[in-house]
Amino acid sequence: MGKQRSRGSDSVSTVPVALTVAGSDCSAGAGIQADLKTFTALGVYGLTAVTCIVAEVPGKVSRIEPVTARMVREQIEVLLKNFRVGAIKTGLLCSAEIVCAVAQTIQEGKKKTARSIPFVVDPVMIATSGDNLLDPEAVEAYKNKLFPLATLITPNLDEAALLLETTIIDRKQMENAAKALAKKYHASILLKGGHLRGDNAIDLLFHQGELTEFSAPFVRGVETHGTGCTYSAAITAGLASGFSLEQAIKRSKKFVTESIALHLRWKCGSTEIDALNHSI
Ligand code: PXL
Repeated sequence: MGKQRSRGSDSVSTVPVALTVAGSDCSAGAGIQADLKTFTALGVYGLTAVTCIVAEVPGKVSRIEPVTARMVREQIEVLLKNFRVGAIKTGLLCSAEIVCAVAQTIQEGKKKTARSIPFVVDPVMIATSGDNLLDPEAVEAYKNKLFPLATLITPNLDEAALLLETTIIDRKQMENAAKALAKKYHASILLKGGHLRGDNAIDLLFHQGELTEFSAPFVRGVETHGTGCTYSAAITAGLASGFSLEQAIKRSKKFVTESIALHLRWKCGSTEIDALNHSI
């Protein structure tokens, strides 16, 4: 006999719910696909509001098409109205119009909900491949409209450098940048230092006036498309599950490091293709 899998019609689920507002990556390493796999792996039910569709494979973005801002709004509205959403994250938002629509809808949603919903903003601007994923006007919309609503902002070094119009090449500059961003946007900042390429991938959290370091051995030789999405999705899953910010980040750092270390690799003709392994 198989395992009993049905529930009584009156049983109520306590599974936490998280929402990702992000783009679709058809190769499923980043974007809503990475977010959903991460939510599932961490025991959270994932909802999605799709902002754009990206035709790509690891290492090469081929084409991006936005969804209408009206449609992005509608997805978020119906979800916030009908589910008890425990945390929200944003990924690739594609255009200034969509950034503004998302900010407005989340602000309105917050007003209608008695409790505050943790809001993680992953300021996706440049793909790991180096492809630009956001037009310059959209960066201004992030600064003026979306960041002020965020609980946590998770830039990598390139994104932080762009936002502060500076360069960040060492640990001291990382600390200064995390503090400067926190002060500017009144949010907690997780600055991801993976791109410094030392022996360890070091991230700095500046939260309530304190700096905390999260470190893990740098895993070399893997095409790491989607790590930022996976990391911020894991943090969002943790916050939806009731973890503190520090606990959520600690668990997420471990999750993302393992998903890289246990990556999948396929041989396709003369090339190889890598993917993060979210089934851990
Ligand atoms: O990794 C950044 C990213 C985020 N979201 C989507 C993407 C990518 C990278 O290509 O396609 C949808």
